Amino acid sequence: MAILFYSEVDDPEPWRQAFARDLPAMAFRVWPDVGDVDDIAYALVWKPQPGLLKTLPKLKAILSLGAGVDGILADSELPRDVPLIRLVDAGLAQQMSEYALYGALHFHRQMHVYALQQRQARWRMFEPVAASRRSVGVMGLGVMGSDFVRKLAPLGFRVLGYSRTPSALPGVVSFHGEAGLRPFLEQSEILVNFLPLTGETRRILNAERLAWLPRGACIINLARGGHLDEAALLAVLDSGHLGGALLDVFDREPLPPEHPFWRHPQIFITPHIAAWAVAEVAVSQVIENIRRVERGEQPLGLVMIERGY
Ligand code: OXD
Repeated sequence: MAILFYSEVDDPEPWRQAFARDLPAMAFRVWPDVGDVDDIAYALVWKPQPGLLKTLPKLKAILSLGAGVDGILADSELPRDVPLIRLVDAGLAQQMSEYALYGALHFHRQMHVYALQQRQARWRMFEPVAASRRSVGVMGLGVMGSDFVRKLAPLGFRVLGYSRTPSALPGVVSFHGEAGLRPFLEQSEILVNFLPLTGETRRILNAERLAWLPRGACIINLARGGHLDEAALLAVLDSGHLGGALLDVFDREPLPPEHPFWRHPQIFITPHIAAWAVAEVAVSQVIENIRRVERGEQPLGLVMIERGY
């Protein structure tokens, strides 16, 4: 029995070592060295080449190297009868929360304004806004979003939460569904996006909805580029309606060098690093899921393919 590893961004070596230590009976193959396809019972993948997974006839499960599975579901030839499993936290939530906390504090303390002033050698002071008077809107209250909310709330911010279905997190003013989106956005001075990318959430931040944000609002997108209409974001920044954006994810990754985001003074870019599956931490969940599949039990993080996460 073998597992096939495919990722253009993750180093297979720590995974190979972790499997050799914790599940030595499983041969570890790294694409393109697939060997005999009939041996491959598991695929551990990040954004696999479309059509690759259907060439593996004996697959028992597809394991995502991330929490998001949109890059796997994008494969129109995906074998939909094979269980698809995503990482549930596995060290990612802490990293996402750190990134979002950094971003929320950056915008709350108006670092985006001071960064613009620095370019002009301009010394102008702005009175700080108390955290209790600052509303941070969190889109997506799953494992990641709720971890962030738990870490943010003690700092004293007014925290708003938005989710597809109703949720009740302590200390969070909650909104849900289509009807809840507008009042949620209208109050979100710092908007942080954790949503999964599905047919329903694609371009959820379009021109009309970006205009619902309060004047001067800032956006942190560490979910997926597909949530945001990139041209609409440029328009609301250039019109002065939005104050700034911290973006980790983009429609096209790597972000092409000619993309206007790179040189926009109010956009701060990171190369999809908000969270990264660290083999030493995530491998135990992956192996436990393989064991559960072998025992005929339900794995943790089984994706409902129709729902998209
Ligand atoms: C993920 C990611 O989905 O890092 O885990 O984007």
